[in-house]
Amino acid sequence: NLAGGAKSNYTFPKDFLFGVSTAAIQIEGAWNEDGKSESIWDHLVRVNPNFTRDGSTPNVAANSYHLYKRDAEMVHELGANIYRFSISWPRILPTGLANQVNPLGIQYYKNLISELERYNITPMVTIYHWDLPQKLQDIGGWTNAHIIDYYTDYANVLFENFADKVKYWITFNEPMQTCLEGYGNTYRAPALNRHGIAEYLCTHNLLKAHASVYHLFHKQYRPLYGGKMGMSLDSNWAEPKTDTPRDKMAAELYLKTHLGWYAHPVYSETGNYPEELIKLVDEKSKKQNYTHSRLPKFTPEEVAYVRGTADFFGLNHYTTYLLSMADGEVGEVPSHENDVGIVRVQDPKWPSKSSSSWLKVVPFGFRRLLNWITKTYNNVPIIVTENGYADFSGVKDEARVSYYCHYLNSLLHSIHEDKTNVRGYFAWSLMDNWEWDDGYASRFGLYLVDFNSPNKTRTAKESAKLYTNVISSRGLPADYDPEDFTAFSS
Ligand code: GBH
Repeated sequence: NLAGGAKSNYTFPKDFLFGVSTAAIQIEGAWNEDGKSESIWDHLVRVNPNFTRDGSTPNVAANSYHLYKRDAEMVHELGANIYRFSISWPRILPTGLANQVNPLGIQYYKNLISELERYNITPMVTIYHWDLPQKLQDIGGWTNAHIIDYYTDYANVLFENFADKVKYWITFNEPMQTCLEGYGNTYRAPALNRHGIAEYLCTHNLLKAHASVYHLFHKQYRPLYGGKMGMSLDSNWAEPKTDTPRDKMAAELYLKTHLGWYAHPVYSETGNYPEELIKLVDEKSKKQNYTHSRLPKFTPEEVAYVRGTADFFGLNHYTTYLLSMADGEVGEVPSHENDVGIVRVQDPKWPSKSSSSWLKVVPFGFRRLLNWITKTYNNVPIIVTENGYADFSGVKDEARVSYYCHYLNSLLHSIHEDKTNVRGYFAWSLMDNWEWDDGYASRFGLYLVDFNSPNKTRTAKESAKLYTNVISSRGLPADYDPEDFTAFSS
């Protein structure tokens, strides 16, 4: 059975946060307006026009730079009480550095925040959702240790301007995508592909940058304005491929060396990278004749500096994989994949007709993942900062409606039966947007965006109505059936 729990009358707790998420470059457009400089994504698609499935660019996207008032109105229509959006670093600091703050960039986000305020919607700001200024990439981006200072200066500008109004901060969205897919592979900008080396350098600098910004916030801004800060980590659930101890070990190793790569240094009692990862990369590096491990090390002072630098655990979750141990070498040599040595597949029987081939519908995995985080990180408060389903388009989106019902059912069981400390849930996404390498061909929105119309008309889908009902009733529709996955058969 795929469901995360039987039919129930469970409801969401009274002060539960119901939100929707977006990211700057996926919706704003205005890529070169009002002083904004090029981000690594603008750069990547300009230099490599075939990077996206549909040859598109994020140049205009949903044009939210000009249509933010409608965006705020949509969040209000949904009845959501919190909106997670990201701030574009190259819009705020065109040189990448804090020597020159762009007043028009600041004004844009001030306007958005006051529009949200009109509707009583709490802003949650993601400081970094993948759009590094290209000028910083030119000097190494996240592999350059000076990025820790540059990122801290950038965050400081945001706090100076917005910390009086913004009470929830996310330092990084899915750092594993940035480092593993952007520096160790080609799926994300800057598509550097220096596997085995760069993903570890990137992660090391990024975690220190996260800690630096947390300490700045905690010391200088929290005393004045209050507020909470966390990171949004992406994780699939890892199910053992079979019942054998070896496959069970593979599933556990997957979680420790992926989610744990980022979570363990910040959220665990001991801090630092997971022991398993240190051992694997150290031993492999030695065998490969490197003079130093390819995994940089934290000093004991740095372990202490990074540990405990979050008030909540942000989780982005979409799907589940089956894990087994590799028989021989896997992946490129060297690479994180090769170092870890496990194999990841999905069950072809899992339902999905998603435009994103990886997005299989496995609601029980959500509940198991929430449980794993709760056990591993000492009952940490969790905010689900992304969850959602992609299709090819249309307002009659019964598959998305079904996905949300099943995943929210799993979440309700997690809260009520497993006693996880989940404080909020954000649907990805408020509206259709520029889905990275999938361009405009894969749609995650609760609102349909007509990308061909000059005013990028937004229309509520069936799923928007479903979400509104969930929020107002604080539970699932009466006719929801945990056994029913027919919406995913074509
Ligand atoms: C999130 O990433 C992002 O935060 C958001 O911006 C994005 O629009 C949204 O989700 C939807 O994609 O090739 O089998 O390894 C999701 C992260 C996307 C990570 C798919 C793994 C590739 C699957 N995941 N990705 S696979």
